[in-house]
Amino acid sequence: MAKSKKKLSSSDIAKSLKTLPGWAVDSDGALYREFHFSDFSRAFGFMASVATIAQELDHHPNWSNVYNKVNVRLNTHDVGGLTRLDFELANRMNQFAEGDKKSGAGNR
Ligand code: H2B
Repeated sequence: MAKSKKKLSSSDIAKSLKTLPGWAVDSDGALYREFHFSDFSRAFGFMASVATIAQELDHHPNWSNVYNKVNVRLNTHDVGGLTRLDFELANRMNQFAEGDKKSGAGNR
């Protein structure tokens, strides 16, 4: 199995979370965050950008969108837990959301 698909220990997860603003681990052990944008266009633009990265990484988010909000849940179903790939995708999502904020969208 590729190294990036190694299931992370709870101490690895706690360490990685410290450098990942806005994200938490839910009771099922998945990484989650709710992104807020100024409107639907911004939210959907974010999802389109992330979709390209998800394809490149071959790692795909569970997510839903209602108007200006995008709820994201990440885990690695192949190993039944969290791996480096989940943290990589989460970091990339933060970068996109941050970039969008600079161009006018709000994000909390
Ligand atoms: N995405 C996520 N989030 N978890 C996975 O375990 C996963 C994936 N596995 N995308 C990939 C696709 C796998 O099913 C394919 C065959 O590479």
